[in-house]
Amino acid sequence: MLKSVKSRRIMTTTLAVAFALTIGGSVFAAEAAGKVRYEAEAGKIKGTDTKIVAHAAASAGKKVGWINIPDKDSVTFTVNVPTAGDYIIEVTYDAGAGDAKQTMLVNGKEKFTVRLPRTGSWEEIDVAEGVKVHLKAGANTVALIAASSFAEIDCIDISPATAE
Ligand SMILES: [Ca+2]
Repeated sequence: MLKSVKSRRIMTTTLAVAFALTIGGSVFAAEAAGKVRYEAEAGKIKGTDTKIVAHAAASAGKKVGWINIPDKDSVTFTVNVPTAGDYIIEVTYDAGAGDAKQTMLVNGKEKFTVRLPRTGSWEEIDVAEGVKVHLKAGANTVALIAASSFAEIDCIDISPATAE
């Protein structure tokens, strides 16, 4: 009896936190070394089973998992940049089942394939090779959509692309 009451309370708290993070959006983005971080768990999550998963080693202690169904399950970030231009987006993830891929869709138009090489386990976090995208000044959407195999998303870091 006591156990059942306790579980329900924990679940309610989790939902409240998830809701706060969702409406908070970029408020939770941390800035470090010219990079702006957006947590996946603060993004817009789409998918029947797609959900926030606690993970102690993840940035802010959480990630988005169960992004399983190709072209359907996704997490979408709303990112803000001060000026239009090229930016590098680095995806922090884990892929315990093997090499995975996701589609990055920028502002609902531009598509990129993000390669997410296998990590040692679902507990091991890695950073994918950066993807260079063009962003407009102000708000932009960046969606990560299931493509092949499975990857969980922790966060993305955005920095201006340096001239080469
Ligand atoms: Ca995170």
